[in-house]
Order: sequence, then structure tokens, then C-alpha cells
Amino acid sequence: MAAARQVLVISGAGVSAESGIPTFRDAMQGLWSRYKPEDLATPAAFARQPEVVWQWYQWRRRLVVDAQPNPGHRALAGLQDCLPGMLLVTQNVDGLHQRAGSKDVIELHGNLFENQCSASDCRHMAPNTDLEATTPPLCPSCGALMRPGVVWFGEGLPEAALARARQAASGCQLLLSVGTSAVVYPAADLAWMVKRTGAVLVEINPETTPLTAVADFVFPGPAGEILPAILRALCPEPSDGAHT
Ligand code: BV8
Repeated sequence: MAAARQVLVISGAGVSAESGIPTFRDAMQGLWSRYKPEDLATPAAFARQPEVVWQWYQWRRRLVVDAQPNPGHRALAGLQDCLPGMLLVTQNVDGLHQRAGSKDVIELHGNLFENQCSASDCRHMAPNTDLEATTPPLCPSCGALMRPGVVWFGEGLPEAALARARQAASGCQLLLSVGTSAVVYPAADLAWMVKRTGAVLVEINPETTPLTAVADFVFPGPAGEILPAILRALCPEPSDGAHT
């Protein structure tokens, strides 16, 4: 990593697991246990039952607001300080990387705390300000229902974000894939792009994924332990303890 001109990091829900945020693969909890996330995170689900989908996102927003970035998030912020060419691309929508101090985070799947108009010819965006409302607000611009500003299954990813991520994947010397099951496309394609360039692929995940067999280095453990260890190895603690 120290020798790489550019390090690309791609993170998934596993990085937020140690902040108490359930990953998509974790069984949905309590009230939501009877739903599958892939069934709720779709335009069809919102069209069919907007209140149920809205309330699921409100529940997730409240979880995230009450959560704190964990040592894994903070280590990635610290690595950015000592690896000038490092770029962080995330599939997560919880904003915890930014709260931990990471800069210029590329959010491939949007952000929980943004709303966008559900009308295809409007797309008005606005920050979500109410965590308790049980029904989606109406678009101030066209009156249609607002929806969470995230990318649902079957929807295209934000073009600029995806283009930046793909450019970094084609130019990096090392990709660090952390906390992702690497099964959701097109985000998961980034690692395969890196493999094709011959760059080094590193994976941090307590479980195996489709990348494990082709990774050059595998750290089979939690991001909250391994990322701080990598930070300590790469960027010896400055005297002022800035990275703690
Ligand atoms: C697209 C935002 C085309 C929403 C998310 C059939 C119909 C339609 C589409 C498809 C289809 N079949 C395939 C597709 C493509 C589909 C896809 O890939 N499906 C998969 C399921 C096969 N992709 C799409 O639909 C994408 N769009 O293709 O549209 C198109 C193109 C152009 C124009 C128009 C249309 C859109 C994909 C984005 C979906 N939105 N999130 C929301 O959050 O509500 S994806 C969502 O799932 C998360 O963002 C996450 O990244 C992803 C996977 O969920 P998880 O598994 O929970 O998370 P993760 O993958 O990160 O796994 C957790 C990992 O962490 C595990 O491996 C675990 O071992 C590990 N872990 C646990 N603890 C720790 C840990 N690791 C480290 N430390 C720990 N402590």
C-alpha cells in the first residue's frame, strides 16, 4: 500500500456492522423480520406500499443517527491522511465514513439522509429533515411523493460517481475491498476490473466472498480490528496522536 501511487478502497455494509448497523445479509430485525431488503429496496415496492418502504428507511435513519463511526471507519479516515492518492468508494448509504472524517467519499448507492422526488420527470432533491414521519413528504416542486435518495435494485447508479470509481479502478495499483459480499453489481465489478489490470487485490472480510479466491492478500477478520492495524503499520502514530 505504501508503494502504491493510488490506493482504491471499496467498502460495504460490513464496515458499519461494528457500529451496530445490520448488513443486508443480516436477518432483518424485529418489525422488519418478515421482509427481505431486496424486496423493499425497489421502485416497485415503493409504488405498491410507499408507507411501508418509507417507515423502513425512517427506522434505518434513526439507527444510523444513534450510531457512531467505529475504529474501522476512523482508520480509513486516518489512512487517507497518510496515503495521498487514496480514494474511498462506498456502497453504504449511512454517511458514517464522512462522520469519521473521510473526505471526498464516493457514494455509489446514494445517501439515507437525502430525499428525491419519485416523479421521473422531476427528481427534486432535498435533505431529509424529519425522522418520525410515517408517510413520505410531498415534493415541494411537483407534489409527487418524495422517496429516500438511495439507489434501489433495478436502478442505475449515479453516473458521475460510477465513472470516477471506474476511472480509479483502472488506474490504481491496489484495491482494498472491505466489508462487502461483492455480489451487488455494478459496484462489485470494480474489483474484477482491478484484477484485469494486474493490480493488487486485498480483501478484509470475516467470511469468504467471490473475491477471496482471486485476492492477493486476504485478512479474514473484522474491519474494526484489521483496518486500525494496517493504519498503525503504514502510518506510525504521529506524536500528536491525530489518528486515534
Ligand atoms: C442495476 C442502497 C440496472 C439501497 C443498494 C434482477 C433485476 C434487477 C437488477 C438485477 C437483477 N439481477 C441482478 C441485478 C443487478 C443488481 C444486483 O447486483 N443484484 C444482486 C443482488 C445480484 N444490481 C442492481 O439492481 C443495481 N442496478 O443493475 O440497474 C440499470 C443500469 C442502468 C440504468 C438502469 C438500470 C443497483 C444496485 C444497488 C442497490 N442498492 N443499497 C439501500 O441501502 O436500501 S445495494 C445494498 O446491498 C447495499 O448497498 C450493499 O452494498 C449491498 C449488499 O448488501 P450486504 O451484503 O449487506 O452488504 P455487503 O454486500 O456489504 O455484505 C456485508 C459483508 O460484510 C458480508 O460479506 C459480511 O461477511 C461482511 N462483514 C460482516 N461484518 C463485518 C464484515 N466485514 C468486515 N468487518 C465486519 N465486522
